[in-house]
Amino acid sequence: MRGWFSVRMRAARGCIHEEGGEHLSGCERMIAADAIRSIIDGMLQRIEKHPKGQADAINFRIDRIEEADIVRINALPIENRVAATVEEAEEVAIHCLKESCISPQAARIGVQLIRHLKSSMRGAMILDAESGVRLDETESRGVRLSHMDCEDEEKFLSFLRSHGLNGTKTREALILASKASAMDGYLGELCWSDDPGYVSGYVASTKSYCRITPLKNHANPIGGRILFVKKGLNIPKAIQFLEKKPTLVIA
Ligand code: PML
Repeated sequence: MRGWFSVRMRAARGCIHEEGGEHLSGCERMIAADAIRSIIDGMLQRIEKHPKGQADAINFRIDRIEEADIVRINALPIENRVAATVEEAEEVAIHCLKESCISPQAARIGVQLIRHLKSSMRGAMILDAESGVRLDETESRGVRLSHMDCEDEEKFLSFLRSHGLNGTKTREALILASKASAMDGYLGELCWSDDPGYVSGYVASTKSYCRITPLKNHANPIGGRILFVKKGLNIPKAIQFLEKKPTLVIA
């Protein structure tokens, strides 16, 4: 086989997702054909070591991607901010969002929406950057950003290392944030992880990926992601881009 492929994995507890299984883990790569076996192996290892426990159902999906459909974009430059408390980190996040033309009201609504989630969302909420009104109708599912990866793994990892970073979470989040930032009508993103042991999050814009620590307390299992967009954006078209447009990020 030749060319690019999308490889997606999701794991659940109890039974498969479609029959009500509890989501445990999911990940996706867009890779050259010769890397498929090793990527699947890596995904299986990731599930075996999952901090939330063992999976009962694991689903893999592999789809060919046409080269002509792929867009290539540059990775966002990385910044790092460390705050003394979660409250201070929240203010840093709100400040960064305001610098990206997101209103103070929408920025605060965004923080509170993630803060008050009863359970983590697997996808992103889309908010009007002026009013803070939620625009997508995906409820607790959220919009799942998909079909994206870095173009050259070694270069991308060395870019992260040049910022003192080597974690999978930053790798995946930077790819996702860079893709989202290329969407028409995008202004910014706020996100923190649902991993109870991971307290860093970020605010992204069209100009940067700003990591902020700590955006939540240790042992908190709730995280989420919000995309802030310009008023009047065509939401179905935006979701089509986020979920389906094959995108490679260049470091
Ligand atoms: C970082 O360390 O760069 C922040 C990563 C946040 C990851 C959020 C997620 O798990 O999706």
